[in-house]
Amino acid sequence: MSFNILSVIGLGYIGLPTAAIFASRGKQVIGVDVNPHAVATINRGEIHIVEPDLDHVVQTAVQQGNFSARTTPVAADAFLIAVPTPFMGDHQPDLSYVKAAALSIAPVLKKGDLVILESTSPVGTTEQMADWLADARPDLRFPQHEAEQPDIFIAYCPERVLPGHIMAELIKNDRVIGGMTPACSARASELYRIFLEGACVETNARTAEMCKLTENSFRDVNIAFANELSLICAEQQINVWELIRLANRHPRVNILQPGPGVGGHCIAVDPWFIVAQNPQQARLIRTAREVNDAKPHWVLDQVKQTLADCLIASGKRASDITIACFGLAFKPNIDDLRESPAMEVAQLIARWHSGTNWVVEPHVKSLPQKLTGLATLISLEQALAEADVLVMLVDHQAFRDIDSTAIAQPWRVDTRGVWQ
Ligand code: SAJ
Repeated sequence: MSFNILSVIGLGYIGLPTAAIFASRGKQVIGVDVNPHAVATINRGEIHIVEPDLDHVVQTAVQQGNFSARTTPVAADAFLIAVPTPFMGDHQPDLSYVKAAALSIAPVLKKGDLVILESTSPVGTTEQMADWLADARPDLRFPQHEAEQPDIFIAYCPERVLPGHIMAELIKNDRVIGGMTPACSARASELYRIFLEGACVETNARTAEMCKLTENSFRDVNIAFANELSLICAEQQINVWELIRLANRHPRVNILQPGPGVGGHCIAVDPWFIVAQNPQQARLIRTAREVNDAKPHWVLDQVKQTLADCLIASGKRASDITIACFGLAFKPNIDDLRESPAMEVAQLIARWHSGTNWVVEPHVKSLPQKLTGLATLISLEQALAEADVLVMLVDHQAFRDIDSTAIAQPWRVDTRGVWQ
């Protein structure tokens, strides 16, 4: 059976690009989001999120009549659920958006439909979702009861695209396809082959769920190693950037880069799903999270120490000192400030420092609300010319391009190794 109409539930960073790519391949795509602003924006052919190359794909799909958005689901042949899975205060996963999405599509499901969960999820979520759907639709046969020929096919297929490169990676990356049964995997692979150039690698739903969590935990643990090295090197008066460069010359060593902490919506969240389900076993994964989460506070301590040295050397009072933070984004060369450790450091400094607080962020036009009244957005040139203490937080290319030998200020904290 072919897929004529597709529905994507959740039109955020994953759902919107996925919907647009299916539509660009000539499929009829109905996007569903609970946010009426997002729906209205998309239906005008515009986008409400920031991602390179997404705008024109959405615009073309909407103009050609292949893609429209609405706030409630209607019938389709395949449903892809890409809603948020945050964690609650105690790091326990919050599956309420998945449940709400599942219950919203249940009334419109029909025999032969495929339901795919793409949201990063704890192990067992797909089975749980299948139970929610089965409870809501006792008239249909689900894979947990009828493995070979269910009425509804269900699979877990995690996204693994890198923000900033989503449009390319969505098409090129291999895809892990975790069907609840082999028949479900086969059906889901058929769907992704509509646009996928990478391979569809089939497994079961639990392994696919764990695979996504494993990928991001692997990266978190490796960044934590680099961050821990930066603390040790500061104690030992060793340049951590030089150390890593040297160690990485070993053919089997590949250390990542330290920074002000780990941000974004995935790597700082997903490992907690493993920890929450396996508190006894997941010791290293938990510790990595703690190391990375503690880094912004360590950076603040470095700034305090640098300011103290500056005051002694200059004879000025703290209230006369200007501190300039370079960068707010959660990683280089993007304008995404959400869950950014650089933002956290800038806030910690601005709340603590009694003098003037400046921020340089070439990727934004105004400061986010969290910093309004605490700091001022200024130009790179003014910061370099007039600030007393410089704090490098994000290695944007614009900052890397500065000739560090021309920087006059001796009072610097460089969390990214830009001013070496
Ligand atoms: N970071 C460092 N040092 C490094 C590398 C990264 O401090 O050497 C920091 C970044 O500055 C940033 C954070 O880690 O604050 C995360 O950035 P990232 O580029 O490592 O990852 P994300 O969050 O943009 O995307 C990740 C990717 N996962 C992996 O690489 C395993 C992406 O493929 C996933 O699809 C995405 O999470 C997701 O949605 O889960």
